Amino acid sequence: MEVKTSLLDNMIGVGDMVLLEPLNEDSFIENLRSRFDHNEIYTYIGSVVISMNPYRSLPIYTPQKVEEYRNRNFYELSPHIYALADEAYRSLRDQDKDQCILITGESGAGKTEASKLVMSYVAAVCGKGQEVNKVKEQLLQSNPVLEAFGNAKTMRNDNSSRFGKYMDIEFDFKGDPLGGVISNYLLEKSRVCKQPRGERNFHIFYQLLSGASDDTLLKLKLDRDFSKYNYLSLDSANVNGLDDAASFRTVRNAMQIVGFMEDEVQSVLELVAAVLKLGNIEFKPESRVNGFDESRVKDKNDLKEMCELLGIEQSVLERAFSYRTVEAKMEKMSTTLNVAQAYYARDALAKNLYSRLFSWLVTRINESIKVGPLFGLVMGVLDIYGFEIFEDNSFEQFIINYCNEKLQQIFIELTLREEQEEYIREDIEWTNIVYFNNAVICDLIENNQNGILAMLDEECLRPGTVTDDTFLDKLNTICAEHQHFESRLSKNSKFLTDHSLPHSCFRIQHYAGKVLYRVEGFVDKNNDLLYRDLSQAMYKATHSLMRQLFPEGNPAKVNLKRPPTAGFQFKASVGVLMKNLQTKNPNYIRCIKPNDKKVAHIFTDSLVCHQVRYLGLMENVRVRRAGYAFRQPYESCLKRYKMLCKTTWPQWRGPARDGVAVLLTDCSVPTEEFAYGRSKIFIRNPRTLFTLEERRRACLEDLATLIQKIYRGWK
Ligand code: AD9
Ligand code: MG
Repeated sequence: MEVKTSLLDNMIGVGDMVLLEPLNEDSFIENLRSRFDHNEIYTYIGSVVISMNPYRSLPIYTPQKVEEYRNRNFYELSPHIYALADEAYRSLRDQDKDQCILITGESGAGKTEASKLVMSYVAAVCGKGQEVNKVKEQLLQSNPVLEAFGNAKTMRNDNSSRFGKYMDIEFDFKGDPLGGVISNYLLEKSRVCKQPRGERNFHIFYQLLSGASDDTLLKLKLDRDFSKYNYLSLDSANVNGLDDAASFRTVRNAMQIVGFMEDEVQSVLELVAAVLKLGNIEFKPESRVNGFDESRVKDKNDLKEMCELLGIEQSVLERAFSYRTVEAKMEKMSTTLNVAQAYYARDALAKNLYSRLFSWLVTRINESIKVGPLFGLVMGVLDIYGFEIFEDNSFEQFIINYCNEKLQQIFIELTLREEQEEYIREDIEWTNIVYFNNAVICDLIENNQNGILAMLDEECLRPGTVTDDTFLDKLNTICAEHQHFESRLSKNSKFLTDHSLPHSCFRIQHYAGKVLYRVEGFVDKNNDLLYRDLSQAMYKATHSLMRQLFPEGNPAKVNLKRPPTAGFQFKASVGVLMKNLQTKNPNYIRCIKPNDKKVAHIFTDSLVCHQVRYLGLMENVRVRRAGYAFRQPYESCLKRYKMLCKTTWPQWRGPARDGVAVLLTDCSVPTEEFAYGRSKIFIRNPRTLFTLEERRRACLEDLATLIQKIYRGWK
């Protein structure tokens, strides 16, 4: 289908989908495609930016581009993420409105890159000066540090964020950055011990082994060879286009800029090394007289080295891998661990150690960049892990996808709310457009009484034998009737015949697609328990960071209360985040992945179409168009088009609203085509705007010809 070139943009395809004629799914996709083919990766839906991942570096982020977009109105130039960043920054600075940048899209769609582009744009255009520059550098350099520890190569993305991140950047009244605060959401810590085929562990492990000096590795008792470590997957250790050694230098440098002291960096690396060592500790069974097998450490060298690194007494850790203390009725008893339990304990320790180290890094970065209690203007940038559908989906995908549901929910609420509120504010009549509202899916997951997370918690806290299967049984009975839930044992007869659904799984019809979750590991991951003997052993370390990470190991502070479950904590923190976002003016970047191969130049229609559908982009355009496609403050409207009318040109001396009225009448715009709001003019049909733009362009061309003539005359 041929897409008309917009006069508004004078570029490939149509820069704003609101102006697309005819509007249907085919033309929408075709417009994205023709723009993508010409390296126009950004397209608007009103003020929403659609961003297509080009999978190659385009020369569109230069300092010249920054200058081009600086202080320009949103629709003035061709669509760009800089235009959104500029608009957000200017409304923050000039109108004192807190902003948030909400970046959504599936894994690999370009969210993290987009968040960095927004940050670097804002850094480039906001204040200058030694102090301010230091703050900017620290904020920007927090990215490589967190990416090294929190990102990994997955099947979907070679630099996939395995944690959620929200960063509030705080500005003073002049618009100069003062500092910021980062919040992190549930790191996918299971990756520390095991990675799916074709994926890697967190980048830092490979970076350290590839990039550290011989001397550092010697001190850390590490070998450069990835294959020496059980926790590092081998089949994809080297990733095309990733230079782990160079990245290591970048990370070290970034840590220094952010403000880490040399001994802190050393401590962090020691813990990273300890995780690798821990993974190499293996166990063998030793038969006891009572017939039970008791676990023993097989080869003590790694254990010894790990203990040396951290200043832990070897016998203490060794014992914690063979026995555990259980407390029953105020009485302490020691029970033995078999080999499987010892491996379980080892992995639980590694996962806890690493994820606590990650949270510590965030806290430490915050110490450097924070400005005390927030009091200035705030711009929040949200970059979470994108929606994921794998062949095997577990608790982690469940949490990630829940988070994406919540974000979609906020998009729905705020887009509608904002649109609706603007019409009400401006006294304009409003027609409602029907959306698929995913609130029903959020409820299935998070309802306090019978949501999936609540039931998982109930199972985890229930005395007696609790397994993943008992959890699934519970889901089957309670969620059976839910329209977005399916399981083979579901009472809902509709699905009883669905034998493609394995017994140990349930399926959720998410807003972005159906996902089959395997229940194996749900209870365990939600419980997230670490034997107390192990936390006590860690607390006994002389390594001060290690001690800090395991405060519950302090025997003086024995807390018999269970820590909250992983699901509970996540739900609570996402709840806080959503409340926070709702207090700010939202700016949306909707990222789209053009193909599944992570390559440039390929645009797979079906894949793009799927994303366009579930992101609700068509409805988004329709909402924009059903009411009034364009709105503009009277002053800017008059300024832009006053040349079209003799009465308003060159200067209109009355109120801007009256000037616009004179202008529109003079241009013969039919009265049903526009509505007068309190502060803005609302234009219903994009074509009206087209016409105005077309006439304006003609006017400018006439003017240019005239100037040329005069110029030539002079010569
Ligand atoms: V995930 O949910 O964290 O797995 P993201 O964050 O959506 O995912 P990311 O930003 O990491 O995706 O982008 C994936 C890769 O696409 C990047 O590593 C780049 O190689 C590539 N990319 C994304 N956006 C751009 C861009 N604007 N220009 C060039 C890009 N390359
Ligand atoms: Mg990311």
